[in-house]
Amino acid sequence: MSFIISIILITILSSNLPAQNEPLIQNPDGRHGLSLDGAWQIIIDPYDNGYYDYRYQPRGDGYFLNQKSRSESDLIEYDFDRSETLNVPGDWNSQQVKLFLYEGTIWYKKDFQYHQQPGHRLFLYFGAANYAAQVYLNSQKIGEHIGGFTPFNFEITDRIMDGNNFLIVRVNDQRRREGVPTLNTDWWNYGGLTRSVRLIETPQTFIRDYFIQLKKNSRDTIQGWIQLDGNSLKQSLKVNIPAAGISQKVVTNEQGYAEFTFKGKLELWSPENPKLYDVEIAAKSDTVLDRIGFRTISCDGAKLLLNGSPIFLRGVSIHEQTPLREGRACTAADDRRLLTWAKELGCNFVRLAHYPHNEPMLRLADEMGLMVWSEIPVYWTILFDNPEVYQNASRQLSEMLSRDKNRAAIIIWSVGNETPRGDARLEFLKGLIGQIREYDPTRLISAATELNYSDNTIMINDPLSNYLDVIGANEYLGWYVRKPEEIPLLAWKNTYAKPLIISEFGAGAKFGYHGKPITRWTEEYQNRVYELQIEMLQKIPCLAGITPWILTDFRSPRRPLPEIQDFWNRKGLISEKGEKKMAFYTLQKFYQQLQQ
Ligand code: GCB
Repeated sequence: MSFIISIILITILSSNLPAQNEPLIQNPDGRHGLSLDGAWQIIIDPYDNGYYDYRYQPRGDGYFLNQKSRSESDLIEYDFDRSETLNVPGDWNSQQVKLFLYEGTIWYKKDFQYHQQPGHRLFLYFGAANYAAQVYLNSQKIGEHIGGFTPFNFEITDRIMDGNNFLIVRVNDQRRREGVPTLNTDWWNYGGLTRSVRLIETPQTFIRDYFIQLKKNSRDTIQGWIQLDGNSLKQSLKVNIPAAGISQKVVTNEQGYAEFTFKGKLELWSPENPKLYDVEIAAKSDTVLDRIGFRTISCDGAKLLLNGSPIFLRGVSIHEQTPLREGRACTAADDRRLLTWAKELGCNFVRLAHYPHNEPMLRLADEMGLMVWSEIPVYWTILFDNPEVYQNASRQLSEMLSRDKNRAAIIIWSVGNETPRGDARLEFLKGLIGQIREYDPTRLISAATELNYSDNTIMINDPLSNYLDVIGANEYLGWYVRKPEEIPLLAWKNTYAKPLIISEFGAGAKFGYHGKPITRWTEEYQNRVYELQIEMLQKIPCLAGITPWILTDFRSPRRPLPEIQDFWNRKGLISEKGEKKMAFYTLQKFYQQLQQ
């Protein structure tokens, strides 16, 4: 039995989560609805008392019932209405000092009014909840979701009440060995309803999903598909791109599905000209508007080609860590701050590490002309031989692909970061790569691999590279590996005729700490590593880009060194207060030279 078949079988038999979540509604911002963002009442529940009874069995009368004492003798040991609040979207750790290190369960409750429109359908859409969420509407369970960085939605047409409603969500962010990511990461485990929550209202039959991009390697063939949902599935639709004079008829089949291919003369999207078109999909009963860019991305041997021309990726890695205040980035201003800094640095590319960032961030990258590497949190040593872990990773991957497939900015999907070599890992990642190839043939696939060092030769020889289009490699020469002065002595050997991106290099520095370039944590040390790296990297013939680690300092529980780290990973080019370190200007200068 093949690996994949056995995974599917074992998973169906053993998992209590659905093999597939309800398909995502494409473009949630472009739909009618009601935002549920704002203050939510919360109950902090470190022992999961609202979920399990004293025998640790799931409770039928959990906090989701939102009970109230009806008489003075009633015993109800919680009360949402007298509880404190947290803001949604937002992680809990940065909103209250006592929650800074909290990992566990918090119950969220939101009251809202809704008056159902006859003939309409209603969906609940969560941008993300880290890590596991159970959702209850008016005390009834609606569904659940695992994975902290991707959206999920549930239809609630038959569950909503006319008038007052309440929504309760149990969010649990305990790290787990069999999780994706697993117990061990180098970023803060920000818990909670970290992204927007909204109600989406649709007609009876609506456009649930669509994929519109240029056909691989063609600059004038637009290709894609549309999926309707409802009871009138066979329809004649129009795909309109008015600025390009396109109005194309598309007819869906009995399943509400249609594929299309048509010619169009388009101005192509690029960092220099991030052209986005208004694209309208018009069905009889529903119309969706989106802003979509069109470009091609491909490889020619070790060359990377954007719209057919060679391109070097002047990049930087970014965590979804807010600049200037603490917490997970979740506002339009946070996203714009981060991407504006990347532009100031001279970037045309960003690696959004180590998980899918919020959807508005991708839309902003589209607008600002930044190419994107997007990845799932298959990070370090997850349990590669566990079929449930595979299914979890695969679901998170499909949610990322589904959500972001129309963003021209995304040129690379990445399946993993620094995963250890081995058979189970190879099979696991090959499975995910196959999944991407089948769903989205228009983009390139990579992974951040590790290198082998033998004397003064650095070898790019991870067997995973056989299955990648672009090889990503993380190296910390001058920081974890070798001394900075050894950098110029090293030679690189690439076994593959494929483009290489140095997906990480860097060094830690505390902003404002100055000293000799051999003194760890000084800006001078970090700057010297950047200078030497830049010199070395330019000699690698297959180098197609770099995404140094990292744009800003970010919170990490692995970084306790007092007065230097204080739980910040200090490899940022910019401090958590927005101060630029010396290395920022060194990289900026290099990127300027590359553009001359
Ligand atoms: C890495 C990881 C990244 C860490 C970084 C570091 O190799 O991919 O997640 O934060 O090193 O700072 O050590």
